[in-house]
Amino acid sequence: MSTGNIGTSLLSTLVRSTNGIGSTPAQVKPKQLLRLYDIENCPYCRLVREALTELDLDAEIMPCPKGGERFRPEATELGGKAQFPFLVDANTGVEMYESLEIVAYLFDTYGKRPLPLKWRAGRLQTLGSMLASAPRLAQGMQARPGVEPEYLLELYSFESSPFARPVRELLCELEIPYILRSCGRTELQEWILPPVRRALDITPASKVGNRRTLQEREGRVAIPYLYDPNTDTGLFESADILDYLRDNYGA
Ligand SMILES: N[C@@H](CCC(=O)N[C@@H](CS)C(=O)NCC(=O)O)C(=O)O
Repeated sequence: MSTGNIGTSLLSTLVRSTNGIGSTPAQVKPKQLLRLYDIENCPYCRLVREALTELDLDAEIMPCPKGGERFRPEATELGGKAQFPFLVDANTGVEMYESLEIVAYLFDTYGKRPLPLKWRAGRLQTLGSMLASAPRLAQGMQARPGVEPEYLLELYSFESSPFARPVRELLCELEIPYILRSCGRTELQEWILPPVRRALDITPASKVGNRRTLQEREGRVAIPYLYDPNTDTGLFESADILDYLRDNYGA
């Protein structure tokens, strides 16, 4: 991945400060996956994905980039308008637009805890998220031709990871639906870069189930990690994942 690409992604991360990094897992986990119709670089959608990381909730992401034809019609039919984010919760029958209302709904329904102060200053969050979208320009906004996979891919990610962002952008542009496996941090040691952790033989005892699964399955945790059940391929390294997606699903 180019230095410019990772540089602007890092800038977006810095603008969002600590948002979408740490996790205090929700008390209740949805039985059926939440479904989010989403545009990666949409500032409103980012707020919802930050809350997913912070609550350690997984979701099916149905990418709806501008010009997209795969999931936009479905979203419009369900909700009545082409506006994103659009959340569908099969567990409660709730379908909702409006990012800040969705965030409040997730904290109430699954977090079972009061909405954190920062989320009460909702307009400030929206403004900050708009600033974070700027460095990425049109990346993760506009559809590009691609092939639809048969089964949903799985992406182990936390919202503000500068390396996971370009992967989510490409998934969005190619309209590839995926299960977002939330991997927020709960331990101080998780701030140490994965190669350094390996060198020092440090294995953080995460409170996040997806991180523990990754550790058990792959022997290490690094974000992003993509699993594609269509080809039984698992990849770490964002640059390798981007190449894989272009080769397998790009037109
Ligand atoms: N107030 C809404 C605003 C959502 C919104 O304007 N989203 C834009 C994308 S950033 C949208 O849906 N645009 C229509 C489109 O992409 O077709 C919220 O907070 O969720």
